[in-house]
Amino acid sequence: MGKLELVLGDITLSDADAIVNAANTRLLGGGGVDGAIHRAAGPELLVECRTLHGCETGQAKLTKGYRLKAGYVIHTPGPVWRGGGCGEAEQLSSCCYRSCLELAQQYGCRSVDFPSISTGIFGYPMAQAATVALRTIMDFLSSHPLPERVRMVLHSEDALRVYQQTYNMWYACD
Ligand code: AR6
Repeated sequence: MGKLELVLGDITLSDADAIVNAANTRLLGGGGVDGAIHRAAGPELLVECRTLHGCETGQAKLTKGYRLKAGYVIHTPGPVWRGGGCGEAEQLSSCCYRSCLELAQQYGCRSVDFPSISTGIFGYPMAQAATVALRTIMDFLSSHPLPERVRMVLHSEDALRVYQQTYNMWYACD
């Protein structure tokens, strides 16, 4: 079974086969991690993104990584947090994380790095997002040969702590 790692870092520096971008439905760049990925990848990324004609929330589309070390960028618009009663968990889980992992597998990626989707500008509470993210990734790894390694690249000590606590709560005894 593939392994999951929780690390502190900047996903634009990742050397994974693919990194995930917490995008919006237009796929034309934005703030947060999306802006950082576009700046690091260079303008060619936006040129390719324009050919994709957007992406629905919870779906995923793949581009090349251009100036990034990562070979591919998998773009997924996460759900905007509206209090939790509007299907946000389902969209974040079966749609975002799962769609990205399926696409990564399809392209033969052995390693995939994720940011914590929806937990910045889109306002998803970190602990609830961590539960959904870790459960979806662990389920996928236990039933698919690829990817062999998934990393959650957390951008702050606080985020890392929340993900570690969530992991320990659900999986530490496995
Ligand atoms: N590496 C890893 N994680 C990061 C980085 C980085 N370089 N920069 C920020 N994060 P956000 P969202 C974390 O707001 O909530 C954009 O405008 C950040 O601390 O980037 O899904 C898009 O175009 C947070 O925990 O994405 C959309 O319009 C997490 O990444 C909208 O924001 C996600 O924060 C998407 O909002």
